Parts: sequence; structure tokens; C-alpha cells
Amino acid sequence: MATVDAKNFQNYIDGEWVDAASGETFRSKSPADGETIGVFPRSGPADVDRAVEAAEAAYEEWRLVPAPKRGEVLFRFAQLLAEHKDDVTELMTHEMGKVKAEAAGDVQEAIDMAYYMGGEGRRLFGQTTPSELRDKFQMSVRMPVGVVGAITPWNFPIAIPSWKTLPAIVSGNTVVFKPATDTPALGERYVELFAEAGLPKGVLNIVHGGGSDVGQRLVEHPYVPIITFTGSRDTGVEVTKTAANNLKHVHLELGGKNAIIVMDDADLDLAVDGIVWSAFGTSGQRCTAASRVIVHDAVYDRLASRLVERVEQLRLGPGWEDDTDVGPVINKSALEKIHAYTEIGQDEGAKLLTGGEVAGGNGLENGFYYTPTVFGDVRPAMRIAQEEIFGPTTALIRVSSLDDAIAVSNGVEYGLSSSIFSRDVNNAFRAMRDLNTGITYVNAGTIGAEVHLPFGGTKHTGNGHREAGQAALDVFTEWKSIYVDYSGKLQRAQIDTEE
Ligand code: UN1
Repeated sequence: MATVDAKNFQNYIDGEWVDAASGETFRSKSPADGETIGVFPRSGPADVDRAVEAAEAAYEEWRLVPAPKRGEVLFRFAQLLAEHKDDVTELMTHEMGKVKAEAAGDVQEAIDMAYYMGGEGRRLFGQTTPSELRDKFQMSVRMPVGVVGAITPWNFPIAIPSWKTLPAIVSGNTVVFKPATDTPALGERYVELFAEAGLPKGVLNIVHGGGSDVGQRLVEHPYVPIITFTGSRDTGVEVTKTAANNLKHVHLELGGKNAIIVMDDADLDLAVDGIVWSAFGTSGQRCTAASRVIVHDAVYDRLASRLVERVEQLRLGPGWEDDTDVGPVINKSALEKIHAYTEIGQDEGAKLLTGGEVAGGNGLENGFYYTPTVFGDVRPAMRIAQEEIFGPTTALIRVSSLDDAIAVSNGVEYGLSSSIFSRDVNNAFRAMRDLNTGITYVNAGTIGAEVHLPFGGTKHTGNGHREAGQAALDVFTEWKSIYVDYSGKLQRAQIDTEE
């Protein structure tokens, strides 16, 4: 364990690497084996203020850089990230814990986003429309807004920062970025590579530290007009309330309680593949994870036994080992929360079909590992079928019709992702229409979003905004409508129109 000579990292503010004003630090440790990844500044409001000042100053110049030129920096960043894909992937298996293939996917998602948003530098389309008057021209353009406060989670430590910073920066804004305290080294690496791509000083600043010190100040700061936050529902509510004092734009990406529906005509092997991938990929720590499986009565027993058989073959281990299927969960409190839900499920009368234990042996006791868990006979109102667990636990619920399945799928407070396995096109189209979520999959699990479509959810998953795709630009820009009258005379809209 490299605890003794752990490397010290700093904040990046105005193009310089600096310590926290207080000089305090915290350690990032691997959830896989407790190894120290690095020592990071425990920043506070003074550091945020300094970063905001730098970002504000940089904004005045960056907003005037032609958008295609801004996009070129994103292209260079995409190339650099691609060159460093292997080392960033390796770091992610250690710091965040996800398995190698998934860590590589996380990095790839940021590369994809950098190319996609880099291309926006030559688009950023507005609308031109005809005028109701002669000799008058009109159009709408997207304007940058100013300094963006980006607060990101640990579960997609490279991809999610890219969803937030890239559309913000290509649109002409500047950013103060607070990565999660569980994954600061990945946040640092992200910023380091972006700076190396040629981003001018002050355009992207990173301030490490906790939510109550750094996050809170960012949300309160009067000169940060946009907050983009991914995290828990309750924190999202607090962010909204605090940001309301300054009428900020707030983009939120909060929880999920996503369900896969398996109909009686489904390809069961395919459904099992989709369930295993969606429920246990990233150890169930995706907002889009399938934490419920709603199964038609006619296939329930067959599906349950095939699923349990497959789940029991999954191998727990560190993400960097090639034969690991499921890595650790992020930290001790996550492990405790996940286990508490196993107890809650049993107390509620659900049947524990497999898993339900903190894993040990073969060194697993040095990390935070939980055996992949499947509950059967779960009723829709049970807490394990309603609350976000964010771990490798899924709940099988029995239904007898598509209508029931859709009602159960919709019967939670969140609305991020949903899925249906069925060979009947009518079932598929009804599900596509009636599942009240921001994302629906047909004959695939609940995970697998691509960067060029909107990502986000309905109900308490968010506040109506979306990340990724064209929709992301709406978070980071304001519309301006421009009217140019070249008639040389006063023409009054709505009044001086022709008969
Ligand atoms: C998240 O779970 O927070 O579709 C993001 C997916 C990934 C992104 C998930 N591309 O599961």
C-alpha cells in the first residue's frame, strides 16, 4: 500500500496548480483494496471565490473566441484522452473500482462527447424566420451565460464531467468544477489533459473538497449563474432552494429506480443478459441501473431460476483483474447502506434468492465488496422496490399483464430509464408511449445511453432539463432574438402589417 509516500495533488485555478487556502488535505483511497491514490486539497469557500474570480475574468475573452476555434480545443482534448485511454482506465479501476471494460467505456463516453461537442463549435444552430413586415430580418442565437458551477458524482468520474464541462465550454462559458471526493484523482486527470489540449487559463478550474464547503459556496456564489449537479434527490432539492436566491439556471440529474419488464413472449436468455448487465454492471451504481425486474407470471419461475444461476457465477474482485465481473462498491457507508436494504427486504417479507452478504476472503475484506443480490416475491410498495439502493441488488416483481407491468414500472417517484423485453411490436410501442421515463429501451436493459441523444429523467429524477445531445446546449446558453429592420422607416410589429 502506497500510504506513506502518496502523491500530493492541488487545485487548478487560473492556469496554476495551487493548494487550498487553509492548507488542509484529504486522501482518496481505493475501494478495491484501501490503497491511497493521492492526497488532495480540502478546499473551502475562499478557494471557490478565487476560482470563480478567475473564471469570470476568463469568460470575457473566451466568449469572444470564435466557436469553431473553441471546438478545436475540444477535438484536441478528445485526441489526448484517446491517447491516454489506457492509463485513465487503469486509474479508474483503482480509484472508483469499476471493472476494466466499463472504465474504458466511461473514458470512451467522454471522448465521444468531446468530438460531438467539438462539432457544435461549427453548429450551435439558432433559427432564422421570416418577418411579418417587409425589409426586416430576424434570427435567434445562443449566448453563453458566464461561469458554470459543475458538481459531479463518483460513479462516472470521467464521462459525467464531460457531459457538463464540454457543452458549457464550447458554448463560450467558463467552469468551476468540483469532482466528488471519492474520485478526485480522475477529476484532476481530466482537467490536466484538457489544459494540455490548449484551453486558456481560467476557462476550466478545479476545486477539490466536500459538498458542504466547496459545493455549497458554488451554489451560493452570486457570480455563478448556472449550476449543473448530479447526485441525490435530497441534495438536488437543497441546491434548487439555495440557487433560487440568485435565480440561477439549475440543471439536476438525480436518482432512478429503473425497471426492466419481461413479458411472456420475451427471449428469456436475452432478458437475463440484459438484467445481469443492467443490475450488476458498475456494481449497480448507475443512476440507470435496473433495480427492479417486472416479470410476467407465465415466465416468472423460469426467469428467476435462470437469473439466479447466472448471478451466482459472477466473480467479485478488483476491477483491474481481467476475470472480474463485479467490482467493489464505492465506500464503507455505501456498503452499509446496501446491506441495510437486504435486511429491510427480508423484514418486509421479500425472498432473498441469492447474495445479500458483505463479501470477504481472498483479500476482498480489504475492500468494499457485496455479493450480487436478487430478491424474489417483491411487492411494488416495498421499500426495496421504491427506494434507490445504488448497489448490486435487484428485486423481482410478478405481474399478470402489460398494463400492470407499466403501472408498476411507473409507480415510483423517479423516472430515468425503463425497458421492455417482448417480441410483440404492439407491446413495445405501448411501452414506448406509456413508460413515464426520460429513456426507454426495447429488448435491451436499462443502461447504454449514447452521447448524442438527451440523457435525463422525469418526475423526481430531475427538473426537466437534459444532458447530452442538443438538449445539453439549452442548459448552458440563453436565447437571444435579434430583429434587424432595413426599411429605413418605423414599422410596428402586429400593427403595420399588410392587409
Ligand atoms: C449514470 O448512471 O449516472 O447509460 C450515467 C448509461 C451510461 C451513463 C450512466 N452511458 O448507463
